[in-house]
Amino acid sequence: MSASAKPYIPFHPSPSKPHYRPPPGAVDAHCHVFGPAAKFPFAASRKYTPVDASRDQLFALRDFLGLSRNVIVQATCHGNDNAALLDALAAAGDLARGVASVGPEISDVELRRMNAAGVRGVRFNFLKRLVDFTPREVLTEIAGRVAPLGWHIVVYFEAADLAELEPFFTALPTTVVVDHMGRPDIGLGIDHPQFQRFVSLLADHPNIWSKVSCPERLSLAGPPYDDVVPFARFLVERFSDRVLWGTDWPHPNMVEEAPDDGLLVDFIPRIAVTPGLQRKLLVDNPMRLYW
Ligand code: 0GY
Repeated sequence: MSASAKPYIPFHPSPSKPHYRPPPGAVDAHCHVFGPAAKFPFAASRKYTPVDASRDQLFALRDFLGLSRNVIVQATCHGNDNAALLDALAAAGDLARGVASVGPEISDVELRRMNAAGVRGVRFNFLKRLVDFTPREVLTEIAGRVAPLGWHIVVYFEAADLAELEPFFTALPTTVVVDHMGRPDIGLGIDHPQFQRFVSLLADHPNIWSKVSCPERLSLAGPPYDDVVPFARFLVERFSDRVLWGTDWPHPNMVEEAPDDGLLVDFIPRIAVTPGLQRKLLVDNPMRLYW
């Protein structure tokens, strides 16, 4: 584990009640559980050590924000040990699905067991500050193993790396879900070739989806994240059947402050401006992919 100069910022202790009321059945399609470390120790290979963020705290937040379901994404601080994720899925019953991290050593029996537990995808992370490098052949092999289960692959990368990664992504045999709009540089604007490259990726490949999540991570202006609205709204309107939204709770590695989760829910009607778009973003799309 690499030492971090700054202390880790815990999630917001008392988020505001959102003004926006999500439609019945709304899904938070990107969130995590961390530990508790006493029961589910963090991985030795981790690049950061978070504060515990338990499944019960996640479910309480879900209810408080007016959401109905969660897609829990394995975070890098737990490496390929999906025990905390599987524990949360078991406790949630039909109200949660999971995205796991696996290595090539995973057995088919274990994959099928995870499928029965509610896992519907694996995540490939390309951020050097979060993970050590994995050869593309290994990832390709994993993709080939999970495809028959009907799983998809979630990819996390930064916009500057898209050109290099694109041939790999477009060769994947599954639905591919991109985290956080491919992390565009918000300062460049939506017309810049950087974001337009991402738009073209989705336009040219109907199997590629995007999460319109993490304004708090991408914004240069800070809350209420006005500068991120045009990016997310563009994707929601252009690719309305292939977008997902999530809180990203408990917000690993925030550098300034933890976001107010209520404010993140109030971001939704600014990027999905009609009830029809909101329903696709929050209910129809995640239900189709995960349930
Ligand atoms: C996110 C973002 C981050 C971390 C992780 O798995 C992770 O550790 O995803 C990040 O640091 O940008 O999606 O939660």
